[in-house]
Amino acid sequence: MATKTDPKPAAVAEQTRKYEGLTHDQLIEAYRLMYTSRRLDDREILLKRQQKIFFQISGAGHEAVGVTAAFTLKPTYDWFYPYYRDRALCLGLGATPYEMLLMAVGAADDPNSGGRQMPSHWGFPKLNVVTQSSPTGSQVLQAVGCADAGSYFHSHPESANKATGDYREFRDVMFHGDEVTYVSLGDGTTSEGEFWEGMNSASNRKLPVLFVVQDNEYAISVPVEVQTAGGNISRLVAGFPNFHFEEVEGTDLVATYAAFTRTVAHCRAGNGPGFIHAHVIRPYSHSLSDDERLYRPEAERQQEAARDPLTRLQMFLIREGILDESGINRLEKQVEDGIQEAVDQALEAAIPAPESVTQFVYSPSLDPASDAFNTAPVPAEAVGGNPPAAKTMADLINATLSDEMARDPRIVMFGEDIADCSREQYLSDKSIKGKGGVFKLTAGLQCKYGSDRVFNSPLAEANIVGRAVGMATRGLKPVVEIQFFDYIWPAMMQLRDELPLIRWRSNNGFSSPAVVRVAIGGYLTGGAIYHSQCGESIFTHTPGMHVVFPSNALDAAGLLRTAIRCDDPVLFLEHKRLYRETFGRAPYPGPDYMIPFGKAKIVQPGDDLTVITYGATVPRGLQAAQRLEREHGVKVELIDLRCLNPFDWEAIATSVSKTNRVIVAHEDMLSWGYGAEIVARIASELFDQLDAPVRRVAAKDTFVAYQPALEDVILPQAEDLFRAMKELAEY
Ligand SMILES: Cc1ncc(C[n+]2csc(CCOP(=O)(O)OP(=O)(O)O)c2C)c(N)n1
Ligand SMILES: [Mg+2]
Repeated sequence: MATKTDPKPAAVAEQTRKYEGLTHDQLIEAYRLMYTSRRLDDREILLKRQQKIFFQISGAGHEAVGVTAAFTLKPTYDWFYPYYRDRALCLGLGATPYEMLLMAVGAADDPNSGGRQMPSHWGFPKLNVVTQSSPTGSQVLQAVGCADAGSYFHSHPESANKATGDYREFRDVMFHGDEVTYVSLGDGTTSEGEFWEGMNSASNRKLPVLFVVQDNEYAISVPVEVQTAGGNISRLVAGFPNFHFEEVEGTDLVATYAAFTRTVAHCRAGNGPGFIHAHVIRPYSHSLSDDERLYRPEAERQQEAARDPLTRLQMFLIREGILDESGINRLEKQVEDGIQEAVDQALEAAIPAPESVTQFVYSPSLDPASDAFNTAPVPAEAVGGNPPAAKTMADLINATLSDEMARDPRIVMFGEDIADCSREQYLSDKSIKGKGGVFKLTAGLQCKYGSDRVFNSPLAEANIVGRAVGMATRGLKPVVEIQFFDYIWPAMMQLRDELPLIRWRSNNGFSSPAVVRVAIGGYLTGGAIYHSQCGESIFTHTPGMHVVFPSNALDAAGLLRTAIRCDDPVLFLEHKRLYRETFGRAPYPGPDYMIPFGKAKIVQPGDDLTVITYGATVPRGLQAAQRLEREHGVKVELIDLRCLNPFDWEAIATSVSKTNRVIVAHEDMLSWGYGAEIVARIASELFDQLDAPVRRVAAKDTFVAYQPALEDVILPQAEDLFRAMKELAEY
C-alpha cells in the first residue's frame, strides 16, 4: 500500500496514539475497503439498470461502521449476524468483490446462497457470517442464541465432541471462551419486538453480544422520530444492566474505531453485551426500488452528504499526510480495476441448475424417514411375573427427554415454566417439589441435568424459537417448548421465515435442526378459544420443517427420539388431551426406540372403508369404527398418520385401493385444513379406485367455545365419525 513515508517505530507509536490505535496502514486499508464497498454499490446499480442483476441495496454511508467492526472483531473466531448495509464489514472480514457479484447475478457459485437470496443478504460460512434474511430484526434473537451456545460450549467443552449416529456426525463445533457475536440493524428495526427481546436476554444472561444500531434516520421513508420515542434509541436502552453503551458519529472512522475498541473489550472480557449506536447516512435512497426525493428535500440530502464517511476519510488521509492525492488516485484505480475484473468474471458465471431447487430443503446427510431410525422397542423386563407398567404419553415423553439428555450433552431445554424451579436454592434446601412445565412434561429434568441445560425462558415465544435457531446453528440441540399452540404466533416469524429456511437459503452452508415441542388441541371441557386451537396445516405448508403429531405414548416416544436425533427442524405437536389418557398407554420402550418419520400406523385393519386421521381423532375414530363393526358388521381400516410432514402416501394409497372408500378426519377446522391436501391428492391419483365420494370430518369453521355443550358441537366427536362412516359404507 502506498504510504507517503515509512515512519520509525517511535513515530508509529505517536501516530497510533493520535488515531485511537489505528496505524497509517490500517487507515489506508480502511479507505481501500470503504472505497471498494462504495464502488461495488455503484457498479451493482449500473448492472441493475442494464438488467444484468435483479436487485440492489447499498451499504453506502455505513462503510466506516462496517470496516471498524471488521478491524475490531476476528473473522472465523467471532460470529456475525449482519444486515444488508454491512457490505464493508463483509469485505473487511475477507469476502471478495467477486463473491458479492456472484450473489448479485444469482450464480450457482454464490457462496452465500447459490442464487437463492437477494444480494446483500450476507452469509459466508467460512467467515462465521451466518446466513441473513430479509425480515428486519429476525437476526437479533438468533445472535443471542449463538452467543448462548458459545458460552454453553465453553462451560461444557466435552459436548462439542463429534458423535456418530445422529445429527452430530454432520456438525463441527467451534467455540472460543472470549468470542463475541456481532449483530447489526437499522434504526427502524429497533421498533421490532424481537430487538427488545434480544436486548433483554443478552442483558439478563450477560452474553457477549455486540449490538450495532446503524442509524441513518430513516426506515425506507419513515423518519427516526416516528419510529423511536424521543427520536434516540440510546436513551431508551440505557437502563439495560450489564451493557457497555456507546453513541458515536459513525461516519467518523477514528471515533467509531475508538467506540468499537472499548465495547469489544467489554464483551470479550465477559462483562456482558455491548451497544453501539452509530449515526450514519444513507445517500442512495433505501434501495434501487426507492426514490428518496419523494420524501426528503434537497436541502436535507445535501446536509447529509457533507457527512459522507468516504469523503471524510479521504480528506483526513490527505490532511494528516498519510496519503497524497496521487496515492489516493492510485489506490482507487487499483480498486476499480479489481472490480471490473470481478464483474467480467461474475457475468460469465453459471447459474444454478433448475433441478436443484428442492435441494437442501432438508438435510442431505440424514433422512429421518430412513431405516436408520427404525428400531424395535425394548421394554423393561417383567418383574416378578408382572409385565412392565403401561405409562401415559406424558410419562414417556418425559422419560424420552431424560434419556436423550443423558445420551447427548448438546441438548438444552427452555421455555415458559419448564424448569423445576428457577430459584435454585429452593430446590437445594428441598423446600419445594418443583414444577417442570405446566403439563409437567419436563418435570425433574432441571434437577437431573442442571440449570444450564434446563431453564425457564422469558414469557416471549419469539425469544424461545429465535434463540433456539441461533443455538442450533452453532451445533447445540435445543429442544424448546411452546406452552400452548394458541400462543405460538409471536414466534411465527422465526417459525416461518427462519428456522425452516436456514439450510435452504444458505445452500446447505448452515442448518438449524432445533426441536419445538408444542402442546396442542382441545376436547378439554373448558379449554375455550385460547387453550384449544389446532392449526397444524399452517406448518405443514412450510417446507423445511417436519411436523409430527402422535396419538399415543409409544409413538410419542419413538417419534420424539427421531426428532431429537435428526438433522432437520421438527415441530413436535403433543395433544394435551392425550397426555394422560388411558388410550394408548405403553411401557417405556427403552432408550433407543425410534420410529422413522412418514410411516403411518394401521390402528385397525379393515376391508370396507378407510379412515385416515391423527392425534385426538384417532381414539374417537377407533371408538366409532368398533361400534360400526358391532352394529353393522362394517370393517374400517383406521390409519394414524402420526407424522404429517412427511406423510405416508403409500399407506393411504394401499388402503384406499383396497377399500375404495375413504374418510379423512381431523380435529382442526374443515376448510383449508390438513385433510384438504390429502383429499385432493386422493382425488387426483386414486380416482379410479373410488366407489364413493371422498369425505371429510373435521371441526366447524369457527373457534372452540368455553361452554362444553358448544365445544362438543364444534369439535368432531365419535358420533360424527360414526355417522360419516356409516353413510359412506352405505353409499
Ligand atoms: C419484518 C419486515 N417488515 C418490513 C420489511 C420491509 N423493509 C425492508 S427494510 C425496511 C426499513 C428498515 O429500516 P432500518 O431498520 O432503519 O434500516 P435501513 O434500511 O435504514 O438501514 C423495511 C420496512 C422487512 N424487510 N421486514
Ligand atoms: Mg434506517
